[in-house]
Amino acid sequence: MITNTTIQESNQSILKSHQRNFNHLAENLESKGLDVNQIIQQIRNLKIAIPSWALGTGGTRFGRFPGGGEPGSLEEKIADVGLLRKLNPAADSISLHIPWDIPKDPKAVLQLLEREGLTIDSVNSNTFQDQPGQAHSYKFGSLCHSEEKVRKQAIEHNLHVVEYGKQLDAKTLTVWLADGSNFPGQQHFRNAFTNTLESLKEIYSGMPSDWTMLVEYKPYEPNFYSMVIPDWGTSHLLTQSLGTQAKVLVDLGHHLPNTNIEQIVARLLHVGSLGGFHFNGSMYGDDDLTTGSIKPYQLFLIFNELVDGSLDSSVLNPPVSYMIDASHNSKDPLEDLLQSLEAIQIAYTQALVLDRSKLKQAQENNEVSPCQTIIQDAFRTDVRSLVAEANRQAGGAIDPVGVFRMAQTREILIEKRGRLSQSTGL
Ligand code: RM4
Ligand code: MN
Ligand code: MN
Repeated sequence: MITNTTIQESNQSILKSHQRNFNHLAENLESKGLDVNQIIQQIRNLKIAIPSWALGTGGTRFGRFPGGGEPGSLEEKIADVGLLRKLNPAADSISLHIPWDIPKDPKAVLQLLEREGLTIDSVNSNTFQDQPGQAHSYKFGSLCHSEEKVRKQAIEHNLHVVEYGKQLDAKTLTVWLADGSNFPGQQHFRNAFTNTLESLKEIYSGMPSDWTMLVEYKPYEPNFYSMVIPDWGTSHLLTQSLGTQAKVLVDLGHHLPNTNIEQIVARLLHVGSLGGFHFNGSMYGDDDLTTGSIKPYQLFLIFNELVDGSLDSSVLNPPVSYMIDASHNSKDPLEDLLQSLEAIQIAYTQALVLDRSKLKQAQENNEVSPCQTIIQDAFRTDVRSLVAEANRQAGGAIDPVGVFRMAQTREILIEKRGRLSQSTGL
């Protein structure tokens, strides 16, 4: 498998051309008054969580084409993320989904995590599927359900998820609800909202005081007429009623086409309600494609808001969790995640090299064309060698996907785990 020597050897073989690109960029940036070493440090400080459910091949409702060697247990999932972390040190934690990832031996799992230099950042509940032997069905909703016994079961599940999370030192519960309706008249909007809020309150009060609850929204799917939490406004309303430990989670794929996500991010930051991200790429809806593969400009504009907010002392938003939530059926899942990681780092770095004081001045003077030029200058800066240098300095690969392929990682995983091994998930 991939070792530090494999990575060092690969880095050595492309070091010359990497340094040529990096030196050229560094010189340009320094001449604009930027501190390149400081930027490298900032890139190195950006940490991103990998979703346990994206380590296997994703399917669509029409089919699934597994690529083989998928991790069949939580331990193998940790091994896969450990591999990602070796190649790109930004990947330092894992998001888990319960019941897909129930730890059988939490102590052993913790030891394994430590060995790989990983932590569990968030545990996600699942009340969008019925589990075998479950007393009540979620067919007509979970936390919003018209019947108390169903709501109770869903609340208890979330509290169990928190218990599993505690065993693994997690500090975040992510709640995404599939609740909603398919036809007008099917569900009473106000009652569904009230039931959801009351249920969330019970979960919230069962959470330790150093935990955060992230409330994720989604405009449609699996319900197509209405979702109980369709938008950031509803998530914000709920979190406001819950308390300061509850924040909004923005999944990039959970918006209707052309929604101005960067403005949503700015708004949530402004009111201290932004809790985290699920990064992915989207063309139409919850496509869960590779982050930055479809709309890299949008990704950059989101990071532009985050960096801008981080420099404003009046913004009191607590630290935000960066998580990937992507999986599809045509790429090697690990290569896909490496590409997502790099895209996030690139967008962040472009936001860091933006000439913010110049932009501010142009905005204040309403100089529209300079505003556009300044912002696009940053976006069009090829910062790939800067990201690669930050990863190299942190012990990672200059070309993570290249090393992954050169080391025949997938072939080895197939040999070890078999062609038919299946990962838990959707
Ligand atoms: C949902 C949502 C959740 C994810 C599930 C699997 O669309 O994005 O975050 O946990 O999918
Ligand atoms: Mn999500
Ligand atoms: Mn989703």
